[in-house]
Amino acid sequence: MTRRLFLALFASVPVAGALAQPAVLVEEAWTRAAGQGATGAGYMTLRSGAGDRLLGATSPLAQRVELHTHLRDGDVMRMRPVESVEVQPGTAVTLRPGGLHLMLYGLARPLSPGEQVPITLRFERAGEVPAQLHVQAAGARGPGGHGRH
Ligand SMILES: [Cu+2]
Repeated sequence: MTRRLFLALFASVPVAGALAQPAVLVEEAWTRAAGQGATGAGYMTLRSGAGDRLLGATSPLAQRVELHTHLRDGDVMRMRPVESVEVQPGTAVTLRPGGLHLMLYGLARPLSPGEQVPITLRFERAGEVPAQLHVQAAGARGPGGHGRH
């Protein structure tokens, strides 16, 4: 009942409406510095009040973007493509090193720390959601910023 009402409200909001509440929140999106033609990885935290599913992504700076996860295979962690990433209602999902991530193949140009990489995330319900990956240093293990540990 509540979910139905929620969807009905969003369905009535004009697509270009500046006051539309985002159905999915993208927080602390980041990637690492990389060279031209390299493969990059994108990380972020996703939240959705009603629940949603990340289906894919594109970026003008990558030839192709895939959804990946890491799975343990004996003593080795291997990357594997996944069809989608489930965002449970009210529960944050964090894409992070060693876990779920976006794989950015064929970077069009080098990425330097401090710049931002535009990316469009495609969700089952929310549709296309634009975000910016903040470029961290090459060896970074987290989104960076001040006062975070
Ligand atoms: Cu990967």
